Order: sequence, then C-alpha cells, then structure tokens
Amino acid sequence: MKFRNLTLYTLAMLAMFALTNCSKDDGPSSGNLSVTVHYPENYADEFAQNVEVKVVNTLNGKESFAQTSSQGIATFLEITPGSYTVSSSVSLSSAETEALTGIAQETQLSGVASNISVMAGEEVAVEIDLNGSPLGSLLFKEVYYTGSKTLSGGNYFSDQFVEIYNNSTEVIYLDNLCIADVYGVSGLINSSNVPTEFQDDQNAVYVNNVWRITGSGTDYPLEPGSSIVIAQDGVNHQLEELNPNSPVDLSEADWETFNVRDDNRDADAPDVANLERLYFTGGFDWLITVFGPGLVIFKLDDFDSLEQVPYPVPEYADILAPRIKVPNEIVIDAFEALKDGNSASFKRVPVALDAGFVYADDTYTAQSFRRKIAATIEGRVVLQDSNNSTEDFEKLDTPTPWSFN
Ligand SMILES: [Ca+2]
Ligand SMILES: [Ca+2]
Repeated sequence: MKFRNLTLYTLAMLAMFALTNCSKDDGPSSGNLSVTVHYPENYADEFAQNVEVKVVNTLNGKESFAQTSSQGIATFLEITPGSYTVSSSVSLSSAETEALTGIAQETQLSGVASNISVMAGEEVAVEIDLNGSPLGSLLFKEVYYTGSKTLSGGNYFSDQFVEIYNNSTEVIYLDNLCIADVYGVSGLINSSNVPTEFQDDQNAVYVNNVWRITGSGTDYPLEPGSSIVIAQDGVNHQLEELNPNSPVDLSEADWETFNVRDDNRDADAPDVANLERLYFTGGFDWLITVFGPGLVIFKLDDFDSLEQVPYPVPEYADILAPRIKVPNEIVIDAFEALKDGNSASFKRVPVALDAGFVYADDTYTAQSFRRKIAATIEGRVVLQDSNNSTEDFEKLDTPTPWSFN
C-alpha cells in the first residue's frame, strides 16, 4: 500500500511538472491591449483622459476595466488571448461640456470597437472615437432689419438680411429649414396699435410668412462655426442705381427671398438661390418690419400639418389671410426686436422661446443686431444662447454679414 501511494504521488508530481514545463516552453500565454480614446472632432481636447474603458471577452463574457491616462490611453496587461469588444462611455457635466465645446449642456458620449483579436504575446493598440455631441444648434447670428437712408435722405429697406449660424460641433443639414416672421406690431407706431391678439397663447408662435430651404435631407450641410446669409434681395445694394449709402453688398448671399409676382416687382438675382415661398401674406417682397421683427426658424417636412388660424381681428378675418400656428416644440431659435425700450407689452414671441427683445435707436439707422460670442474653441466661435435676445444680442452701428468684425 505504501509503495503504491508513493508511486501515485510521484506520478502526480511528474505530471504537474511536465504540464508547467510544457506551458513555459510555449512562450507567453497572454497579450496586452492598449486603448486610446479620442473626443469627437472640434472639441478643445483631442484625447479623453480619466475616462473608463471596458473590454469584454466575447467568448466567456469576462469584463475588465481601466481608466485612461492623461494621454487618453487605457492599458490592459496580460489578458487571455481571444476576441474582445472594447467600449467607453462618458457622462460629461454641463460645465465639462462647456469647457470642451463651448456649449453648456450635459452630454453623453460613447464609442466602441468590436472584434478586436488579441493573440498570446501580442501588443494590440485600439483607437476609440467618442460620439454623441451636445445638441447645440442653428442660431440667429445677426439680424439687420432697420434699413438705411439714401443719399437724398429717403428710406431704403431692400438691404435687410438674416444670418443663421451652426453653433454646434457637428455638421447640420439645412434641408427643410424654415424661416418665418411673427405676426403682430412692434410697439405703439400709431395710437391705435395693440399687442398681438395671440399673446395669450404662450405655447405657439403665429407667423405671417414662411420660407424654406428645399432639399432632400443632406443637400445643404453647414459646417460647425459657419453661417448662411438670407437676403431680402441678393444684390450689391451699394450700387449707384440702388443705394450707395447702404452698408451691405449682398451679391454673395447664400439665399434670397424671391417673391414671384405677375408684375415682377421683386427681381430674381440670378446668382443667388431662392428660398421656397411656402406661405406669403406680404406685399412686394419679404420685408420684415423696420420697427423690429419677431423671427423664428424651425424644421418641417410637411407644411400642411401646421394649423392655419383665422386673422385674429374679427372685422378683417374674412378679408385677410389666415396666419400659421407654429408650436414652440419645433422652434429651433427665435429672435425678437420691438420698436423701443417701452414696447415690452407688445412682445410677440413666447417667453419660453425668447425672454427678451432688442430695439434700435430708430428706423433706417443701418443698425444691426449680432449675437454675442460666448467662447472660442480651437478657432471655432461659440455664440451665446440663453434664449433671451436682450442678453444675447448686441446693437451694432453697421451690419457684419459672415463676420464678427
Ligand atoms: Ca427679394
Ligand atoms: Ca435668385
């Protein structure tokens, strides 16, 4: 019995020795994995530091975690050979997002790399690009509505323009973007003026005219930090025959509002694309009031889904065209200008969309209103957007289309 036990013991020892020895002879039994995590493009930092990276062995489901270094690299040493899924998800606070993008908004980022094969003895490097930027959005960058004086002291209003800016970190497609002016007077222009009859409804904007950028969905990309100018007329207003006193040359405008009429009162600048006229209740052109307009932009596939509301003054309801009700939920940005500082009671845009308003010194002053700069990230200007035109816009003595100077 004793002998047999000894033999079994020896055999077992020999077997263990053989096994250990055997695996040593075959070289390393594990590999290393390093994962570099990148922030989305247009962020202030390229590499995401102190974020968690997870690797999952696709065969047995085993998970491992590591934090990225100051160079954005997470390292996994001596992992079992096999196929892995590598992922990272990051929750940024509003302040963290603001530091990285200029946009104060909580953001969830994530990125994944699948089917990463790690063999024994291998050093594998993987790159992960995080996605999921803050919403940011299209904003009114500048509105020039006051018009200018001619050399002979006359009034010139054909040089109005509206500029729209991509304030996000991603490309935004302008296809189906609508722009509209809000119903209602801008203040006590004459003694019979009253605030808009729609003021009780703070959940929608009621508009007079709607223009749209056509397109199939991806025809008109607008890069982060870029803008478009929509002109009432896409011409050089400083020409001799127009108004040498006008502050703007809009012959390079991105779009213009061309109002097709039998009498050709609105000229079609051949080199400037025309917005689609979806709904129009105006006169010769898309003249936004020189006393101070309310404006909104929104996106819409189906214009007919918007409610048409009878003209709100009973004695004109049968004569004047209905107005269009635009629910607050679809409004991307709003701007409000009123006649003067005493015109607050004439506010047309719901407070939830724009809590304030701007006003010019007078009509035909060539003054323009431009949104303030909140930050500059990697050369990209980020505009201030607190949904309050009083706070967000500054009054300029002369317009600055496509520019901040
Ligand atoms: Ca026009
Ligand atoms: Ca044109």
